[in-house]
Amino acid sequence: QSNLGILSPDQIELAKILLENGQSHLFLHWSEPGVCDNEKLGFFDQIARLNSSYPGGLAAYIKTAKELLADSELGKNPYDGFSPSVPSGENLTFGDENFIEMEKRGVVEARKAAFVLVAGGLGERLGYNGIKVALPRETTTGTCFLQHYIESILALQEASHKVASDGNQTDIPFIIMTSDDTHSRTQNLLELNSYFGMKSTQVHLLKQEKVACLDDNDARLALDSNNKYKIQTKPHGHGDVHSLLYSSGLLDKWLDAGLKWVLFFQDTNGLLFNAIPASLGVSATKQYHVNSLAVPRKAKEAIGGITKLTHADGRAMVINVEYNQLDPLLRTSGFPDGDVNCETGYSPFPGNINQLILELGSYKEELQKTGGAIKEFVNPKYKDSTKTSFKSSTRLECMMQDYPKTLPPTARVGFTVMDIWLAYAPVKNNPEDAAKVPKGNPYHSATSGEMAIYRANSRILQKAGVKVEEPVKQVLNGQEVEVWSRITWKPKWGLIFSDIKTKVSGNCDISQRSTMAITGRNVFIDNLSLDGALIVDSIDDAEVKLGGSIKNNGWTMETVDYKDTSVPEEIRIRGFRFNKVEQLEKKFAQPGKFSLED
Ligand code: UGB
Repeated sequence: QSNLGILSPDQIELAKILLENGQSHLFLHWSEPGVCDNEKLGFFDQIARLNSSYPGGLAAYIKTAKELLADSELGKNPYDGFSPSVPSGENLTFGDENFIEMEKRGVVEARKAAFVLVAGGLGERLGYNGIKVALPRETTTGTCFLQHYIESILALQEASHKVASDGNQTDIPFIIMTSDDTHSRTQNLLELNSYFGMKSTQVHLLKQEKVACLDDNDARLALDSNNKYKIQTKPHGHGDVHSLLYSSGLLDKWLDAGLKWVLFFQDTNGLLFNAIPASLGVSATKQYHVNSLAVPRKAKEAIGGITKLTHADGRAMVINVEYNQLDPLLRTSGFPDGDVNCETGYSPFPGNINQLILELGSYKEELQKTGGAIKEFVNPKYKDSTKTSFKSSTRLECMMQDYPKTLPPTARVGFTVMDIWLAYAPVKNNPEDAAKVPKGNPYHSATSGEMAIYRANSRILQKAGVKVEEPVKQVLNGQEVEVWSRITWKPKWGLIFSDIKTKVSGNCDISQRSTMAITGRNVFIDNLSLDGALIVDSIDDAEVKLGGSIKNNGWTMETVDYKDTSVPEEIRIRGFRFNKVEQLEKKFAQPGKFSLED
């Protein structure tokens, strides 16, 4: 009691919350008043932050922690009583009539969308020293992920405004969730690059706070080993995005502005925007409240499966079940073989890629009930089988894809499956771990992420009628990858397949050793035969025809070892760099019609 003499009424309130929730150990070592007062004030500042940034405050956090830790100690299965079945959703095939229709519908809807990037994670598995959104998506142009995302949103916005029949020309809001680990570097990247062409007022950063660590099964908060007036904290997970959006007031603003959709995505999927227009079209056509983007998944592959869970008591939900839980759940629910491939050669449970499209009205309604809180989990590492103590402190975590867990059974929750080559190539694993990935499973490395861009662009052009030569196999940083022609373009050049088709005509071919980078908008590939490197940059008012036979020594790929620290980190983690031996480089900075001879 005497230690509280220096405290304000607010601080006394916070102390009460702690004492009433089994946290008296936090004060046991306090020195007498007058000693370490600054540290004590710091302690209460931190407690105030932890209390205000969690829906329901610290009391709710500790209560949930006690419940989840007790369940974990008992080894309780969160899916007890639920039976799994295959949910219904939409399967899209790139380039067919339905896909093209869905893309067009998606473009119409895009001006009613807000985009939310979760980028608070440091990417420990990748081990990169910078923020992940600053990494080049590909090194032919060096465009970073954040720039590509912004340019894709701007291209969608422009295309959508063009087809808008109601004259609504609202700018698409772009929200980035950051954390203490990424906030200032994300802000700097945006400011240094003039927001990559987006209005700064269109972009909002929302910073997530960490949560308190827990020392034992009684959910006693863990003190920092170096500072006994400080609580240890760790990230709470990407699920924080929902409570942050809710408390930001943005949802009301968006509803007032006539917006209808909120799209969530992860930091390093360079293919995502190939999938966005069509899946937004699916959301609109099927009037989905929740649409999860998914890819075909091999049984037992290490990505979560989208599953319908029906409880004996009538509850039902369509949700991501992590791969390590899906197989045992199936085995105990009348499927003795567990997670197995069906006649398609894939598991009937599509793979979650954690890109979500939510319908704004129902989303806002749901968050009003929950305050944005998402069902959490705890994953303590116990010292031994008695499960009485932990190897190190733990904390509650939450995932953004668990949002549907609290929805009523009437909610329309579906998914959209697309080819992996088109939609999903995240950069998550460091070269060493990627090289150990079992053969046939995706590497999810900087190498595979970049190669996936070239593969997707080559295949899209193939489908549009260009003869792009087949790839060669190469081992880079210990990973065997397909190396396709290095073809890149800006989102405004080719946002949807029907646009791309209008930009390709005649007999065109591109050899495997070629590089082609298109930075302009009105660039048309017409009877082009390319064997080498072609780099074209043009202003929007220049109409440029790429035709004729172009042959030069091109850009070669030199292998680089990821351990070679003389090479910049963002390059060496790919296992190669380009040697720009020779290229045809053309810049068209004046309005008018041009060809490569000009
Ligand atoms: N992120 C945050 O913004 N804040 C955080 O506190 C943590 C992360 P990871 P994870 O694509 O295969 C997800 O670490 O969580 C951001 C799905 O849960 O890359 O291990 C972070 O910046 C899983 O179901 O992935 O796994 C990044 O943008 C599966 O779909 C994003 O959250 C898996 O991705 C994801 O963080 C996958």
